Amino acid sequence: MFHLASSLYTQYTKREQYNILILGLDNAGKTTFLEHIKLLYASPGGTEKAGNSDIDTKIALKSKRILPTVGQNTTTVKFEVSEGSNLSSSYNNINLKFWDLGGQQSLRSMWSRYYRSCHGIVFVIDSTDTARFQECYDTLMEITHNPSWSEDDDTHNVNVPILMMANKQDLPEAVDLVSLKTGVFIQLVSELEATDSKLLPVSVLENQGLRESLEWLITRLVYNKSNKMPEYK
Ligand SMILES: Nc1nc2c(ncn2[C@@H]2O[C@H](COP(=O)(O)OP(=O)(O)OP(=O)(O)O)[C@@H](O)[C@H]2O)c(=O)[nH]1
Ligand SMILES: [Mg+2]
Repeated sequence: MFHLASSLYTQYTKREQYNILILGLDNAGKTTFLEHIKLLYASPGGTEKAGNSDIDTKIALKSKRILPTVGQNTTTVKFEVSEGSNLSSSYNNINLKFWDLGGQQSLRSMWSRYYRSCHGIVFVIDSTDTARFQECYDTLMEITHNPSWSEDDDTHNVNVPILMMANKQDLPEAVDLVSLKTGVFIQLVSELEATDSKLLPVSVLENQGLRESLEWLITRLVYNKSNKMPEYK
């Protein structure tokens, strides 16, 4: 009885926190995405970011010098439902903890250490890097079928939602969503979209499609809650 009361108290007084891994090949735009998230959303207990205009945010982002990631970058933000969204205000009671890991080939073997504690994945694709689409595909396949997902389940399939972001859509050479879905990624998209995954077009640098993408991810994290419980902070 005490445990039930204590767990109900925790659920009603603390915020749900979901851990999200940001993965993808080097130079895809993972750290740029993380920096943009920091500019868009307030940190828990921090100052509100609502006053920042879109232009201020883009200027601030472009003035940052972002180096290739060797270890990891983390940040925790308070999610805010954007104006005009169909999401209910109950989603405002959520913290998102992002883990941005280095994407260079030599660093990818370390990613699987984070799988068991993560609730969702953002996989960033450089839509201009056609020469590495196959490598990108193979990398995502390796993530989704990695033994670390579950020790009890023989399938070893991913059990968290995956948001695939076709990034750099602001560049003229970027491959558009339809071509991506019918090209090298066709098998991947049909395999993964049958599960809890979605491929969406974005420009992290120009703030195109970011809020919509995150809102999709949030709904899936909450939907998957009974399978992967959030932390309460
Ligand atoms: N044009 C354009 N450039 C972008 C976009 N997103 C990221 N970039 C650029 O892509 C380059 C690589 O970005 P990073 O964020 O460092 O890439 P990363 O995925 O973190 O790379 P690693 O840390 O090496 O794994 C930088 O020069 C960014 O400015 C975008 O949406 N559009
Ligand atoms: Mg990086």
